[in-house]
Amino acid sequence: MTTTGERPVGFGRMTRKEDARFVRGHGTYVDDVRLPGMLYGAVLRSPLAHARIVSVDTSAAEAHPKVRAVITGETLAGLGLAWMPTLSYDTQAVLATDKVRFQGQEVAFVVAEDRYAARDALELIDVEYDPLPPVVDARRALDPGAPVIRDDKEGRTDNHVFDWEAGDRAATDEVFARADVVVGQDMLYPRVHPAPLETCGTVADMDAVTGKLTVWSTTQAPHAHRTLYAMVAGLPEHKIRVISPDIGGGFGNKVGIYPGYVCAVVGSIVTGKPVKWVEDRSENLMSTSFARDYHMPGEMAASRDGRILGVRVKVLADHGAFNSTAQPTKYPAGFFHIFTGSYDIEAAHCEVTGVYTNKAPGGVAYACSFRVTEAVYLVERMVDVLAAELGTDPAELRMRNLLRPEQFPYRNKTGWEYDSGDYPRALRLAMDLAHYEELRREQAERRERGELMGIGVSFFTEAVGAGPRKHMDILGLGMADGAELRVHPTGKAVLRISVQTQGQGHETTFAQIVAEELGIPPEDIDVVHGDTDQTPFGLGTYGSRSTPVSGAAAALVARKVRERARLVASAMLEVSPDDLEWEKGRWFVTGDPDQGRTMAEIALAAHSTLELPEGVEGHLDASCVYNPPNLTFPFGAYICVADVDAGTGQVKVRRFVAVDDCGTRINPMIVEGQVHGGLADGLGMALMQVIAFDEDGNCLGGSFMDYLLPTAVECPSWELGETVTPSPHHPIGAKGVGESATVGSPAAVVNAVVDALRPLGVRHVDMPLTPAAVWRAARGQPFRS
Ligand code: MCN
Ligand code: CUN
Repeated sequence: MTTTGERPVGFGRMTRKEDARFVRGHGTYVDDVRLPGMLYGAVLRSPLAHARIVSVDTSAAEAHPKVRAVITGETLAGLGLAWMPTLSYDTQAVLATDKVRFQGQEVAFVVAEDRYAARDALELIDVEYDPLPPVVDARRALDPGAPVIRDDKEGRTDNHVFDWEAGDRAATDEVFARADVVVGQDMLYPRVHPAPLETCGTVADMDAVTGKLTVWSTTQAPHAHRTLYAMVAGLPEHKIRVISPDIGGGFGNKVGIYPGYVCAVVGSIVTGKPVKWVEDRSENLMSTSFARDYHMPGEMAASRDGRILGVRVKVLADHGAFNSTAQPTKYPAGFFHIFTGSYDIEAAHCEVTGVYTNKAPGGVAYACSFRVTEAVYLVERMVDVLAAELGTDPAELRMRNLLRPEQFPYRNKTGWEYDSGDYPRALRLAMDLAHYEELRREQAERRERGELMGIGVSFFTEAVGAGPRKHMDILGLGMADGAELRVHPTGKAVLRISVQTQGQGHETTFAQIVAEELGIPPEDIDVVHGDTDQTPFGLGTYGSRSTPVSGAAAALVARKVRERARLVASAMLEVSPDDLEWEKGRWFVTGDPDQGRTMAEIALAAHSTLELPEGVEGHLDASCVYNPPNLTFPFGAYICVADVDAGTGQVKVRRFVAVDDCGTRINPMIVEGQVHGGLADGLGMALMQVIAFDEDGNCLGGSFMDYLLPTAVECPSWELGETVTPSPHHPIGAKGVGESATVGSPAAVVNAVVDALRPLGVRHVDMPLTPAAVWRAARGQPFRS
């Protein structure tokens, strides 16, 4: 199949419909929205990580000729809006009133006639701070006498956020007690940031006459945002319209509601004009949701002959100053308890303790389904540590412990039910593509010459498609998705969905799903998304849930239309519906294939004077809501080959083989694009990305000079392979794939680098594996950024 030639009517490679506007520069992003009389907002941010606010003097800023309003925490407090709920049942300051709790926190909001005046006026605001000692190291957060960050909360005497556990402690302890071999390794998954190309922003327009608020926003979840605005501001939901126009990357950064959004809304209410607020790069990196920051002392128990028996860990989770993590309510540590990974393990137990620190809030699932990245990293590093201890080849050790195809559906020791998989086949394919044995031979030769070459293997199981309503909600909202499908008289269709693309290509792939079901060419199917006035309710795009949940809704609504078409066709052909058979695009009479009607003919008839059978009201339009019975569990096997320069600590990833299984592939080209992006992301986290802080809580990752992103220069030419194991419970057998590669790749890269350094006695190095970190590790000096 080609990428440009024939277009499939259904699944297959086809170039993206949305690219017609993107490659011509005709996308419409939030910052492209311009309304008559629009004003511009800017946020004043705290220079300190922890300080009491003594006073805020805005008089000079208010006197600026171009300033229309200055909003402070006090202004908001008067409206009952100084604090807002987070997605994790915590509260977060919109604008600080009592204290600032992280560097970059929002303190005041200026609305002015242009962007420059708004920025200039920030400098005229005089805030007097009384500095407090900050809590920067999560490991010190629960020390007796540690400064209490959230003294806004009644009766708070420490920085504890939550304790949570999963698995069976007693069974796990028993397994560890009788195991021949127990290995332990303390590791940190450092704080990183999703850093999408487009930063966050909003244009808020409150129409004083109609009372309707329109919010254009960089949001991955427009419907959820609308409901939150309604709840927080007490506005009726039908008077709020949230539009998520083109989005320049989300990666989890655009799930939550940020103070700037609320300030823009208040700014519009106060001034009676539309207000635009778009943050700059540093604001995005310093104040919007970070990810990871998990301290993980892992332990693994095994038999002498290499059977993994148990795994346990007691995680310390740094949640920053406000717990604004976005994940299903029941799971404060997200899906971390999938940390038994892809292995048949007898017992497992994890505990997670969340703490407040004087850092930006968040804990978002950056390109992973709610902490699966941390879980996969932990178990995949532990397997390598165990392999080193046992003197076994890490690929072989994995092969020996992977779940076998006949074990599916498989219930793991912490309660997940993996839907389908053939893990050994995926690993075998990755090893064949990499020429694994040859690589090991080459490595042995190079080691003879003193060269540091490493081969890193990782295997991952993702859990995507949140989620079944009985288990999963966010702020009480169940995670089901709606879909609506209209078929016009001429047979062209409009699909309305609740999820929306940030670059994943939904306008193409969702059209392909309907095309597959109805035989209407994808170019004749318009996909409408990202506008709450025009789409059915649903929880949005994150956790790679669009395909597993909304994709299923799209297939099912198309099947409803198909059944309606059958009734209409039966009236047209004057036969019983039971005597009709479907082939893609038409219903025909059983045994007489020439007697049939195409979808276009049926659509026209459905709108005509044709007398329709009992029970058909006319038209073919349908709607549905899909509540997934389970998550989908994509998986994959990755192999990374890296060379380390002993003199400089420089890591060069020479090759990277990735075998992914996401079930049925709707558009293999888009799937490969998703995998490429995720691999680059994972390589970036493994080698260079970290949001670090100094001991005063100053953010050291506040620009792209310090927060490094991988480019084509650092990335090898990715070598992809695939297996296809459909999900048994998904209507088209598809599993999500948008985050698989980010989940699976960091462990492969770190395993490769540690493998390279093994002759020097190195057992583990924490990410990011910067030249400095690797250089020190090679010299036996522990290094933690
Ligand atoms: N797809 C497919 N066949 C499958 C699975 C998926 O053809 N078996 C296609 C889908 O139709 C969709 C794309 O691959 O066009 C991704 O689908 P899915 O895995 O369902 O993920 P989502 O659409 O829900 O996207 C979210 C996911 C997340 S959570 C992050 S983070 C991430 C990712 O997507 N952010 C991205 N990939 C991104 N890619 C871009 N360009 N920009 C982002 O912000
Ligand atoms: Cu997990 S980041 Mo994505 O869910 O938007």
